[in-house]
Amino acid sequence: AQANIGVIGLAVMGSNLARNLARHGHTVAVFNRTHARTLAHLESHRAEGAFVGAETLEEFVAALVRPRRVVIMVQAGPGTDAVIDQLAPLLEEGDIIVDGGNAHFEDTRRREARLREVGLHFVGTGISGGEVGALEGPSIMPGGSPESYAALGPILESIAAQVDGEPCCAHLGPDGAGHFVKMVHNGIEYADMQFIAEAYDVLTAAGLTAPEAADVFREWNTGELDSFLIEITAEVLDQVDAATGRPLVELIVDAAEQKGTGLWTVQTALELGVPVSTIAESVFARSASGDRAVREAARGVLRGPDRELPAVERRQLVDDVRDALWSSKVVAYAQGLEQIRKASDEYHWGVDIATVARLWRGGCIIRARLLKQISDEYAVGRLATLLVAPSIRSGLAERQGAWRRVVAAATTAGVPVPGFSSALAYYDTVRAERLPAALVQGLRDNFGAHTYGRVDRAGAFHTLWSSDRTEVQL
Ligand code: NBP
Repeated sequence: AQANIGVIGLAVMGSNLARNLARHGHTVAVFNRTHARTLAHLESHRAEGAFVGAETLEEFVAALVRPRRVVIMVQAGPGTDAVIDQLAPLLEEGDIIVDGGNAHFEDTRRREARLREVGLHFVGTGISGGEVGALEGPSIMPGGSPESYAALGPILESIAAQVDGEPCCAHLGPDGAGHFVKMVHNGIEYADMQFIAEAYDVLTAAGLTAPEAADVFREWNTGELDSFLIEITAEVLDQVDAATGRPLVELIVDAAEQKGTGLWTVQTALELGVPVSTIAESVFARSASGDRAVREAARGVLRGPDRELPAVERRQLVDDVRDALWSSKVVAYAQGLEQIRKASDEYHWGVDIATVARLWRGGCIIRARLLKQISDEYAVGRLATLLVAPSIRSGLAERQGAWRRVVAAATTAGVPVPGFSSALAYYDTVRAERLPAALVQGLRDNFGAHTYGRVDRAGAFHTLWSSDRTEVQL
């Protein structure tokens, strides 16, 4: 045995991760169900480092030094279970299986519990950054036992993205913690992209062309919005279609798709009772964009303004949209990080939120300058919400005028901004002195005797609505 880590599954993610490991001096055993793919990997990448190709799982396992460290990078779901079922009987107590796929955290909890019973460590690990990240340094979000991290952490940290000399990889907590954090990362990614799309929509409604909007995003990328997604927005908006000479974005079908992690984020949030309204709006915005039948029935039939934004000076508009984008983004992070904290409390994971934000500074799709500020704020102490952190609170206070102007102008002009407006509604909800939830409670008591609390007395109360309307204390 000579390999200190192994990778199963050599499609784009697994192959690139194996190359990244080999480039960092690790000897990497590689195995794929279809052996031809293993051979192709070795053929193309042999010169990049030390690989040990295996034709069978037995050969693969025999090539690994103990404790064996095996990274599975196969299709999430049944594919992962199939590989685990074949692999686990070949391993020995103390060996470590890492699932680097996009697993649902409940599956990870189930697999971890089952493998723990037979003495194996199962480390559900979120990996973000797509295929380029896997090769050049992803953000890595491992769960699993602390013992497994002691054996695995240094290897993962060596191949992760590095920001300010720190790896974007750290142990997040037991069992499903890593995959949960990765799921919320993807949920925030949905919101980030929705906000960017709304910003583009408002800018074009104000008369900017796609290349002009690209210039705006490029400028934003030099300031506080500096992030991977803003950078590639400029790239996409600048792309000209070779056949027609028109901006490519104007030729792309306007129906957004999803693979499911946004859905998982929102489903889980509903179960935990965490209002991730910006993420939910972003998932729904994709669904609405793809609802061809409804859009065809409504287009040209439902009356409303025709995207005529009130005339404002372009500089002011661009700055306002920038501020709406920053503020909305902060709300999405606040909601997503709150979801992680709730789950961490519920499952006793002990996830450190400052660490989560730190891991997301590099390598992953939502990497952004803002994450340093967020990480620093959470490192100071427990925050009930990111929104009240000193530097965030003051940032929102400065920008909220612009944020409100954008939501109001877009709404008046008939430009849909579900992301910006739900973020703003959340901000106004949490800062409200009193909410109309009081009336909701009154209604619930009226039709269902669900009782209510009173602001001036402790206890549960019910009004006898259908008799003499006196109040009883329960
Ligand atoms: P896929 O998700 O397309 O998985 C296909 C690979 O799994 C093939 O190499 C296939 O072998 C192998 N595999 C093995 Br080994 N056993 C399998 C089985 N029993 N059933 C199905 N496939 C099996 O690969 P990917 O796009 O590289 O993604 C790998 C994982 O990483 C996924 O969970 C994905 O969600 C996650 N991920 C992907 C990205 C991304 O940007 N693509 C980013 C982050 C995470 P074969 O050659 O014999 O078919």
